[in-house]
Amino acid sequence: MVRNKNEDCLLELFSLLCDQKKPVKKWRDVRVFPNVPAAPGMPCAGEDRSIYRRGARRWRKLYRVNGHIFQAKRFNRRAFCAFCQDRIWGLGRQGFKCIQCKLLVHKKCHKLVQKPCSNEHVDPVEVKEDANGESTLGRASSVRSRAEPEPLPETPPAPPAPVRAEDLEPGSQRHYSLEDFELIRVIGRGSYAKVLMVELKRTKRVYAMKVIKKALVTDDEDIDWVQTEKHVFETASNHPFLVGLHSCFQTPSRLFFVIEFVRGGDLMFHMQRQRRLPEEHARFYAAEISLALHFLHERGVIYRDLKLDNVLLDHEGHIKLTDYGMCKEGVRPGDTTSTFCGTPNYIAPEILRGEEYGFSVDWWALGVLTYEMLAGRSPFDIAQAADNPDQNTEDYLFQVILEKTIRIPRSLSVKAASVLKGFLNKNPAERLGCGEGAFLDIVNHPFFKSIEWEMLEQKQVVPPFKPRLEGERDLANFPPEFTDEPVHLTPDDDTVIADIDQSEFEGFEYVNPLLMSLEDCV
Ligand code: ISQ
Repeated sequence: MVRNKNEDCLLELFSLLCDQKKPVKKWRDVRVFPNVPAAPGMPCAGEDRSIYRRGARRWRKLYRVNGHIFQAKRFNRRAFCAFCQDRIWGLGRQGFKCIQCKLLVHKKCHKLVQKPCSNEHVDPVEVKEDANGESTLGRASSVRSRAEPEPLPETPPAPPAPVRAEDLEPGSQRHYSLEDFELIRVIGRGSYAKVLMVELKRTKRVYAMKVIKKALVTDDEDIDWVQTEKHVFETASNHPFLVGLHSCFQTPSRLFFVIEFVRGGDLMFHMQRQRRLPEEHARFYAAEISLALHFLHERGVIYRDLKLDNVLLDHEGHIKLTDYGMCKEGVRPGDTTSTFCGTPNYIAPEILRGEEYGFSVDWWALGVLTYEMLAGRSPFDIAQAADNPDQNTEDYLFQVILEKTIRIPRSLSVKAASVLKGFLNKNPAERLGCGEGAFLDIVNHPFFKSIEWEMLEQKQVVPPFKPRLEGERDLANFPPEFTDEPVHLTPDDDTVIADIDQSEFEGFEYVNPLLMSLEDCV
């Protein structure tokens, strides 16, 4: 049986409480629930596991034709379509590859393929050397659009040598490198990235640093994800409720995002300690989150990964959304997209139904998160299903999201129940925030009657809860399962680096001019 980290944490708590000889290191480190489980792995009284941390995922889109299972691909080698024999090139994901027999075809030709899939590997028509013996082609990046891809040298270039801040004239664009930072502590970890608290040596300012191993960013969709995260970070740096970017740089093995440090921990951390929030608190967080989502939507971005873990609290208690890797950019009003992605518990029914969707999915996720804040559990709580292997699956959760009528706890006010029903409408056309009135319907909803939206956006409303912090670098609001981890980065492995196509990461370096000028004031 695979246990998640929280179960491990509970087991540790259980053994700490049972074994009186072991000192309880720091009470606040282990006070997850105020009582003891009946046995290791069992829930504590009042504990609900349906809101525990789970990672977001992007499911791959597959196209079935004649037994083939095609996946969109970008080719960095010469590839020829098995249907029309022409070369596959162009921007973005120009071709389809069958994940079973590896057949390569143009996107436009894939529906015309007559030959059934052999289900076995057949040699793809790939890599024809030209007269110069060049066998690799430059990947036409979606940023620098060219009519035709340019040939690349056999050995991909190393990333540009980082320019040290000290070497440049004041006011000119400066790049950072790892040596500019002292790594202080691990504060988070996801499937792709590790987040550290770091200090910029020159100014002694503290930042969060998201570290991504390039070797894990291997396929096209992962590369798109990194690009998107960077673009959205640039947009987000202008809003009080979105974490902003300080800079980006790379080493041969890793990508680094230097992000503003938000000290109060995330809502998951706080919810695990408070069980449920008073309506006044939930209203404040939901309203600030609504403003952040609306800001992104107005700029054509669907966030797609709203969850307790991605809502950070600053030192005053205002929210900041983080993690833009799941975002969809370039969405105009009325546009839709169809990638199946998100964190299972928060995925909107229209995504599960395989429909085209738009900004509506974020308002659904806000409904799930607001429910979790108010009820202390997920609306799709399948805790009682844990003992039944058939009901303890993702598919079962998806079925519940699609079909189950959501029960609102009777302890909630009429207005709270109404806003939850509004956001958790399974029909996106009727969902709160998605109809004719769109955002104004949220602003004018009775649940938010006491919110002064303009004051709120200017951070002029005092938050209902101020995270306990003893100093700028206090990490009491970050889970010990992260902060107890050693902070070092493993040394580079040359054989791993040799397999990385560095051209994918060209131009990753970035410095936010706004934050730089603030820094110059230090
Ligand atoms: C900023 N501050 C604290 C924690 C964070 C986690 C992820 C991304 C940014 C962060």
